[in-house]
Amino acid sequence: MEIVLATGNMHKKKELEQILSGHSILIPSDLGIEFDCDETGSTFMENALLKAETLYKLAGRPVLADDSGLCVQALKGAPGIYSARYGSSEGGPLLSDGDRNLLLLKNLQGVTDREAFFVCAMVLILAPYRVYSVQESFAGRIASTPFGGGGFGYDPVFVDAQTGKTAAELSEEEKNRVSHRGKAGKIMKSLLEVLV
Ligand code: ITT
Repeated sequence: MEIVLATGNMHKKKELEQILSGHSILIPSDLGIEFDCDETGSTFMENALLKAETLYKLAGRPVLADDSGLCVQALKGAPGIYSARYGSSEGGPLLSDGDRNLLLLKNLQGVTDREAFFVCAMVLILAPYRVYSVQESFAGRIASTPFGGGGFGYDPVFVDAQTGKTAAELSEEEKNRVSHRGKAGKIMKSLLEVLV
């Protein structure tokens, strides 16, 4: 089926195209929709629901939203829901992925507890009152230096607990098998098989 993604992040779109293979993944601009949503929630799930509901009102057809981020134990769960905005002032421009990663490493200098996990909250709206949500995580630790050329965002500084490779060293298929988004998307894909 055709699903419109409530995102402006083309990396998420690429990953979800593979995770939800067999479905046609659109973005709001494909439908001439200008999508913008203030993420005012206090949890990943609240923000995913906000994005999905906002887009559903505009598109009136099946939509999927993904709100995700990195939680670092030694930073009491930060950057968390503020992952995209980490290191930037309110309303100001976002840092580049590279600069954000360097800032994170600087803030963890000398810190031995490197435990961290990614979270992905996903909300699918098929029709009014047909709303489905799932949240998944991806466990690992923060590297001492960035490594690897794939992925996006914090992938070069996030070491997968299972393989010991950074998420940026994993192939797309490998990352989708173990990642927060891969696991959440796989559940949504199974749900779609039952529901549609
Ligand atoms: P949309 O809200 O438009 O979907 P966004 O990039 O702003 O795009 P989020 O608000 O969910 O998305 O912010 C998530 C941030 O967390 C994202 O910008 C990345 O920096 C980081 N992130 C999420 N998933 C990631 C992944 O799989 N690998 C690396 N970093 C990730």
